[in-house]
Amino acid sequence: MIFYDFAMFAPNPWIAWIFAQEKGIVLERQVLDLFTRENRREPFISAVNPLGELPALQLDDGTAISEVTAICEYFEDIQPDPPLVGSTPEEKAETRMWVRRIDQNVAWPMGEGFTTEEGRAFFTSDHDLDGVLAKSLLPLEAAAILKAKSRSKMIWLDNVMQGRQFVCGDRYTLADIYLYCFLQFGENHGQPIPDEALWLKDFFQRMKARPHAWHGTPSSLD
Ligand SMILES: N[C@@H](CCC(=O)N[C@@H](CS)C(=O)NCC(=O)O)C(=O)O
Repeated sequence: MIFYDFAMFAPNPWIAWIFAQEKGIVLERQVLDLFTRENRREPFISAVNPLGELPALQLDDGTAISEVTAICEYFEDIQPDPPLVGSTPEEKAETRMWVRRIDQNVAWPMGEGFTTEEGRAFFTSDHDLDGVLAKSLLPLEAAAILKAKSRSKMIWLDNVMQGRQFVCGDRYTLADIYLYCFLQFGENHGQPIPDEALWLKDFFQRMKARPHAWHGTPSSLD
């Protein structure tokens, strides 16, 4: 099983990596070069992910899986212990609900905010890639709106999480790993946890203390 990753910290690959580590799943890691846009060129786009994004997984029978939640759910199916999505339909639904909320309200606008502003110089020409394969960019004015949305939803989440240990209460799940990786991305790229979001700040420190947290330096895309 080959796990396609970047050499630098990127939130979606890191989610899948932590998830696999927590389950003791051994992955053969293959690093693609973001700077030469290897992830958006052949042979990767035909053989593995036509969207050219990471993470991606290629199974021993050649099956290719991308989209971070699909990869994590696959890991959960082949290695149910410890359960990180859930052991019952109710637990699974609760985890998926929070992952979706965190994705749509915090992670996606944060990532797009970065791509639209700080990442703009890098992604603008997108290295002579065919237009269909190039990263699509929103107008520069959208960056502030996207970042404000992510920030306000961090505060919303902080309010809702009061009194909980993890996103799903006592259960440590994919939702925690997902949230942690995007909070880490925000810390690295000028979208930190708002000062008033004390639960999130405490959660972030608790997640940082876990064995597979990220402790590197921010990427040169800063
Ligand atoms: N919808 C995808 C998003 C994956 C994604 O955006 N990956 C980023 C890294 S966090 C990436 O590949 N960026 C490089 C690029 O878009 O060329 C998922 O859920 O896995």
